[in-house]
Amino acid sequence: MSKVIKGGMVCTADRTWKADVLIEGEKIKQIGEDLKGDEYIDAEGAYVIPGGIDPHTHLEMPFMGTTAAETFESGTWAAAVGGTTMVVDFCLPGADGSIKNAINEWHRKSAPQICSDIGYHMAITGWDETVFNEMKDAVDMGVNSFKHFMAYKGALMIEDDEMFASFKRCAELGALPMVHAENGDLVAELQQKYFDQGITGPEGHAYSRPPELEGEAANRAITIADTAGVPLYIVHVSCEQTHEAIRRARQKGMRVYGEPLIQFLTLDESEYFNKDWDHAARRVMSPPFRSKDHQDSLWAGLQAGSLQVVATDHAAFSTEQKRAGRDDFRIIPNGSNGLEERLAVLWTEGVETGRLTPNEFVAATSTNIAKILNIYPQKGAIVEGADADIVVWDPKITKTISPANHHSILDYNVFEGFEVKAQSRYTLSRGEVIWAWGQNSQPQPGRGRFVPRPAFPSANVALSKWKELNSPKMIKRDPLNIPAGI
Ligand code: DUC
Ligand code: ZN
Ligand code: ZN
Ligand code: ZN
Repeated sequence: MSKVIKGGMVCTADRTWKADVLIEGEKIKQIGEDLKGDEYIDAEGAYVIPGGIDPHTHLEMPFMGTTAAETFESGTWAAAVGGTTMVVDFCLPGADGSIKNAINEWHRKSAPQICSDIGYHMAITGWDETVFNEMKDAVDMGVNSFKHFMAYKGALMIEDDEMFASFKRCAELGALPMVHAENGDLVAELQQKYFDQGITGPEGHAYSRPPELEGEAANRAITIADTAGVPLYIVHVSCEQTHEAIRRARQKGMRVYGEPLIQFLTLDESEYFNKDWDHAARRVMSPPFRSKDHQDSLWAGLQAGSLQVVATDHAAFSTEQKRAGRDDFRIIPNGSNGLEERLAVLWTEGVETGRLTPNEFVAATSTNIAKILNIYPQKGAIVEGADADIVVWDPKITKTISPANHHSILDYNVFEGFEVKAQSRYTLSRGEVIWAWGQNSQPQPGRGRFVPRPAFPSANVALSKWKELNSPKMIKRDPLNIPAGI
């Protein structure tokens, strides 16, 4: 059975043109004019874009004494409704610390549930010989990126020497290190300080995680990556300080990538001062929302290309779960939603406002991350031979975001009340229509697949002055013959 997506404007990261797309089985067979097939999908008046890829989700994540409420099933279904056809979820080691077991556990949980495709990043939360060895197993299992938490002291946080060891291992394996950049030691100090001053509500969360602590950690991670000779991906970039660190590194030739979240681009710190405790607590995530100036910096980064990817860090905890921190902001489970809303909100606040072109929108929601994670052009592209993960994106459907009409399991939505100006008319995952506007029928859980991501070619390494200095050409000082003046 072949399908033709008919009459739309194909919009990729580099251009927009009128064409039909012929799909045979799971793949794109042909792109051209007047194509014929067994079935037709109407794309008249709409854009035909590569399915969104959200590279940052925490579905059913065990975290802060509870488990994220969004399941693999509800999460991937909500994603499909919103035009996202692949998520990359963060895999955390269990009590035994084993990476291999953790990946298998993620497969066990996700495989029967996922409505569309998935990949994983593996978190490195400590360092020993087993971790060193099992990082190779992870790469062989199709996980080519490793996340390091510089915050969450006493839980997930990793020390600099451990991070350096892990980054060097990434360089050897052709894997990509990622960091959650916040100075966890100082966050813990500031949390205690504000709590002791009697600031127990969600505003204490914002006060204790200032942008300076994020920028410091970003700079530190960049230095460690550069010293290890490996590229670096900085997740959830929230502020100018981190953006500045990334710009500086890139200008020196280093491959450092930055990922602002849709929440950071559109919601600000005033949310934490809302009189309604539930409202504020539902928005507690790390890093926290920032001021308008920081938002401007993130938009500028997307425009100029110094920031490449818009993600969500979708970590959905119910109001009930958030209330565990009623008397102490430090134990409010950290996380907020966005998986279903990411494309529509970015379109509305980015494209409709003239900040981004439709092509830049596609790059930031799909193509750039497919390249960074080494799954391009299987994903993130509309080219012959690619997976037919395609969204018929309708810039005429408007919607007011509300928990009453969303597909997430959550009892609230941090974007509640946003009027979005585009929606997915059809979402296709490997050639199957998994969402059609107005029909609201959920695809078969378990139809999604794990997408293995191969190791990077060795050329993809950092290119810094430090590496040159450290090359065999480096002049060794003779301690017995130190020239005058040194
Ligand atoms: N930040 C969050 O807000 N939630 C999950 C993990 C993280 O780093
Ligand atoms: Zn430390
Ligand atoms: Zn994080
Ligand atoms: Zn996260």
